[in-house]
Amino acid sequence: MAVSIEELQAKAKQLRKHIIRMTTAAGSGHPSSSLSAVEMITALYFGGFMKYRPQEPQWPSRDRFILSKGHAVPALYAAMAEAGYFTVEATMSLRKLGSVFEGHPNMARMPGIEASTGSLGQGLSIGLGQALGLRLDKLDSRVFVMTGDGELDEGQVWEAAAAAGKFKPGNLTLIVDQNGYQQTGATKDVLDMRPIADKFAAFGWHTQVVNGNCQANAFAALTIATNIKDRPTCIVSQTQKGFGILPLLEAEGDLNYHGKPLSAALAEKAIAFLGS
Ligand SMILES: Cc1ncc(C[n+]2csc(CCOP(=O)(O)OP(=O)(O)O)c2C)c(N)n1
Ligand SMILES: [Mg+2]
Repeated sequence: MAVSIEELQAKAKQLRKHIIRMTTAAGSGHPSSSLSAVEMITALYFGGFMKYRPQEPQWPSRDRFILSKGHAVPALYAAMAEAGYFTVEATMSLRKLGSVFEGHPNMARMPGIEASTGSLGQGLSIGLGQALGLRLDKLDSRVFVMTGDGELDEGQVWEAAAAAGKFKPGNLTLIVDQNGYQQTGATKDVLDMRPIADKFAAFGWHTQVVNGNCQANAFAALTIATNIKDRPTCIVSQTQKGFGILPLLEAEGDLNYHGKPLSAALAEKAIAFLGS
């Protein structure tokens, strides 16, 4: 292993601070949805699972990451900044008029973004198409897609799940960020799609259920998934929305904290809470 879990944990902490700073500077955005996804995104970009070239974003042999839960894009911008696509400072223009750091990923304006998302439910279909295209082109590249758990309410996800079961792209990995909440409440109360792994398994997918906020577990799950070449793989990543600063959100009386940035004072507390 070229990188240690401790190094990934340190990187994850940096990503969290960037997420909090950029959404507070924007005065809008989705910090809690971004924070739950940090360990998986850190492992993808810095754990050696994705090959990419920040100086050549369209490199044909790159691996692809599609953030289907596009509202969590601060986590992706933070990772891309740390990877060298642009500076961390640039990401602080998030959601400002004219900035390329839009509130949802826009592939038309930003090299390195593999799909324009934000309308939930579409990323897995896009990723499936890309995975099959790469297979046709005989390129040894993998497509990673991340959805939310509330996002699974969208029927299009299941059309893609069934089609992937039929066409068996061995280069497609889905990560479901199962953080337990969606916009209007707990996912189990709005529309309970559990057991998630069983549903994908029934469509012929390889499945795993892991603690997605444990950096070692995230790394191990991606190691297993990327070694499977004969069928699509799904990682149900059990996380917590706002992970990293949960006690602070609890004190605010809102464990979902959906779609709202931290106030300047709370952001300062959160950065201090995360520590150096
Ligand atoms: C098709 C569609 N419907 C509604 C929305 C509004 N919306 C934005 S985030 C969100 C909640 C998504 O919940 P989940 O997938 O669990 O993601 P989380 O924020 O928990 O990571 C909703 C409903 C949207 N972006 N797209
Ligand atoms: Mg959710």
